[in-house]
Amino acid sequence: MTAKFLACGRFRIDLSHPRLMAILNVTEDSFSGDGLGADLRAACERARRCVEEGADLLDIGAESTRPGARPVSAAEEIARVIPAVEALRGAGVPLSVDTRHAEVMRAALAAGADMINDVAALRDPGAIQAVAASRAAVCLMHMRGEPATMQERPHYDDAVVEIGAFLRGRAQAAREAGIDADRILLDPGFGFGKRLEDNLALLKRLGRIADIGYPVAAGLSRKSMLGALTGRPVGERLAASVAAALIAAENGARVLRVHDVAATRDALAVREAVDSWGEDRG
Ligand code: HH2
Repeated sequence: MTAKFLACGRFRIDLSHPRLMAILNVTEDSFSGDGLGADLRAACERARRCVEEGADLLDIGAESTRPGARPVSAAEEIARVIPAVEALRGAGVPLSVDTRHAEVMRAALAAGADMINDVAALRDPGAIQAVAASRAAVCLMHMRGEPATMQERPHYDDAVVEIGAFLRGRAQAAREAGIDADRILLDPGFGFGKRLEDNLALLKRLGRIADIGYPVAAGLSRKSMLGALTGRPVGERLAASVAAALIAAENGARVLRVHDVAATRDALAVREAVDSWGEDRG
């Protein structure tokens, strides 16, 4: 039975409704062009606006993982992420740190991060122990290969089955290391070493990932699969992103990682109103 709550550091998040995780990039080269670099004041301002618009979590990232992105050293990541975590501790929502490096995780957790969002699903040596030693939640994401090369001829016989098996294995490893089930989220990793057909299969059959027994997170916001479907550049994918988030929620996602909080929140409000209408009318 999938947990109805996520134990997330200082917080306990009710997952009876889909929650929004707002993307806060303290990078210079994110694919969506929204990186704030090391401008802490701009990061705080964006965080404040996201919370005002209804973000339930903030996801702070200092390494772009877009295909072909330049790798960032752990020291550089720490220098960008930690001041942001410290500055946003009072934001009123859980702070997630998007990193795949154990060294950065340890620093982020020591600075008070409530969640680690790892596109490498805690495969870096020491990563699983770093999270196990804390009270933080963890998002275990599937990625095939490395960001630099992951879009070079990815192939699956059955993406949903193979990615599901990988996530099941990583959740098992996390549990064995002492991370409780109610601290774990699984994410199929849209766009990370996947063809368009794989991404569509995952979105359509997201329920199969939820069947593993953990709440599911999904990040589709502004991604290139939406560009492939609409022919639109990254700055014009709002409608497609909202549609994709809504489909993910419909198919079982409990955490949606988004750039555009207000628009996604509105779409979810319509869905929730329809969902709950008539509940008291039998
Ligand atoms: N996608 C990106 C980064 N982190 N984390 C999770 N859990 N799921 C995702 O789908 C996901 C993620 C995309 O990477 P990046 O190029 O850094 O761009 P942005 O952070 O603007 O989405």
